[in-house]
Amino acid sequence: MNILLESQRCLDRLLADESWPQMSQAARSVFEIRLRKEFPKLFANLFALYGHRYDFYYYLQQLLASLAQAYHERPRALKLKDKQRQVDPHWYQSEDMLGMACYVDLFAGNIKQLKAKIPYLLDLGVTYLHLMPLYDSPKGDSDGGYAVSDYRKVNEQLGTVDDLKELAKALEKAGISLVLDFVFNHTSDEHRWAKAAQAGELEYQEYFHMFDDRTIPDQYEQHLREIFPQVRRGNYTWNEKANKWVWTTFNSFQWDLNYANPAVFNAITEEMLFLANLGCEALRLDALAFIWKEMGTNCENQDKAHTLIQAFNSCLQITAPAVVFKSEAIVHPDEVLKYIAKDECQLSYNPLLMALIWESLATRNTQLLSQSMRKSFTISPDCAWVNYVRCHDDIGWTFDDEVAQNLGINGSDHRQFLNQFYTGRFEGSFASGVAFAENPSNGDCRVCGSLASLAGLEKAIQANNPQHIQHAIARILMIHSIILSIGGVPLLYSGDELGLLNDYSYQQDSSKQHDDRWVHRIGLSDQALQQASHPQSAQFAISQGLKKLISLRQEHAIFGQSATTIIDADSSHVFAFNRQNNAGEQLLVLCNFSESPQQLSSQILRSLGSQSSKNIINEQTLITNNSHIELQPYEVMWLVKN
Ligand code: OTU
Repeated sequence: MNILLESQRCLDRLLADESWPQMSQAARSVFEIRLRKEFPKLFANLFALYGHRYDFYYYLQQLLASLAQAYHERPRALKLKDKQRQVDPHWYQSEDMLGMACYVDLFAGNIKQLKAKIPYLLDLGVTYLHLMPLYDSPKGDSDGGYAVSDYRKVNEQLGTVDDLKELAKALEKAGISLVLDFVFNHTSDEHRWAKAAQAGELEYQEYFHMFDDRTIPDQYEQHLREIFPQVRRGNYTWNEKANKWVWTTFNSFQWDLNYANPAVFNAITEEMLFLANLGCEALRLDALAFIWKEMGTNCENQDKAHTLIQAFNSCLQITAPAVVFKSEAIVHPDEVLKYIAKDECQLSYNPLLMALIWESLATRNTQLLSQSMRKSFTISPDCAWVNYVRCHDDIGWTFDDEVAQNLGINGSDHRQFLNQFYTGRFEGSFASGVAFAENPSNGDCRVCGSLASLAGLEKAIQANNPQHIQHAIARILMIHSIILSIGGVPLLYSGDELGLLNDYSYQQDSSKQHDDRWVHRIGLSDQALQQASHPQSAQFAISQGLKKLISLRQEHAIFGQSATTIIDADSSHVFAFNRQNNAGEQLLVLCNFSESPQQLSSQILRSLGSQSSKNIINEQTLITNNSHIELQPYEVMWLVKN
């Protein structure tokens, strides 16, 4: 069969579908042009997934009708945005980009009140706002909202869908792109599909992975990881009502969707387009590594997971092309890269950079960071990294064991060391973190804690040690300086702009105490804001220092669209890289990851191509000669040609 020919023949038939909504001729023609362009790819991907089924064409027809309907419902202002983005598809590569992720309630109370916080965001320079999942979800523990009961309903505590639409408009007016979660690997057990499945409806039981006994689960289980071993062992949960085992990769109340069923693909596409039509400009694809299950594999990063995401992407290109995907693949670095492509995910979290920044802080050695970035930083020029140091989740040490091996580092021993270091069990560690998801079978764990606490501020303040406080502040600013300069969208996690410390109050809350990630999900209180306004406080130094770095980034085009090259510095404590753009501008970044001064040969400045260079952070001039340049403890230099 010739797929291209077949897809064209099929499309001609589908275009005659009379169940589509009545559109104006102009609207219909825009839709048709996009559909014709994207359809061969969409068809090929869906055919690879579902072509073997007798009902393939039925589902295809149903899908196109949904796309037409969602396009028809897409508000005019958003259609305009679609057009604007077409002429500026690489908007996320701009030096102006600065992201922030926050929980609506912790940051502002509710959605309406968040609108009043827009000036705060603007003052910081934020242009991209990721709101943690704010959909209807089970009362009590809902995995921080990642168990969705209704994608079309906002959690009552936070507001309504209308509030969210209003907020999207207000943000757009302020030049801030709204980012929402697309939690599509699973729904909550209270979603209407899951309820129907529990009531015994076969059609909906096929929306999930449900089994009468342990035979098949046990076969799968031989190859599966456990993600939250602290709450439940294994990947399945017995459901009394349905009298079946249900696949639950995460918490027992999060039911994995069955994408081998085309009805699920169609249904979730409708939910996705509903979110797109609310006015968000990026969708964060939660847990996307897990969406395709294949017996005999670990059921992560399967080829068909990519096929599915590309198919979803085509649906967006046809209906809401202003919206881009952000990949949340917190997996092996080689697998992370596979999700990043113009027709798959245009944006991706950079978990490798995140983990190795912390690794270098602990070891004071930047070799693993440098070698790993050299291997894995370059991505398609159409795409961008989302660089972060902390987020709402734990830290997992996802580096490549082979890269480590080449440096004489044993991967699993090193992970054990890092866990001990960041949970404060390693003597002399500056960090105050909490172990998370400890696996009793193999001793694995991951690390929680706020950026400031992990970087040493909590301990330093407790000990009332001014030098340690200074070091902690310098560490915090240095690691922020990396995400602000290395290339991509820097993403701050709300609270870190003020250096907030761990909040242990979750240990008293029965719906939170078993999930230590709450230690770093901290409310932005008036008290915290006040504290940060005292010039003597560490929080003041952090917030002012950070603001300065952000303004510098936004003032210089070199931080936007330009290539990144990792450089060897003649000190294993220094992380160095160069940025270079088409206009011939350059930036050299040097970061000292140790608490002792480091001397580098001034030859490193040569790459800038002039005798004299300027550190834009402190306006100091440096001369390339035969002597050395000195970096103070945890100092960063952003050097440009003078
Ligand atoms: C995501 O993370 C979210 O970021 C978490 O907050 C959710 O709990 C989870 O999905 C379920 O919705 O396990 O510890 O390998 O690490 O997708 C975080 C990828 C997680 C997973 C990641 C997941």
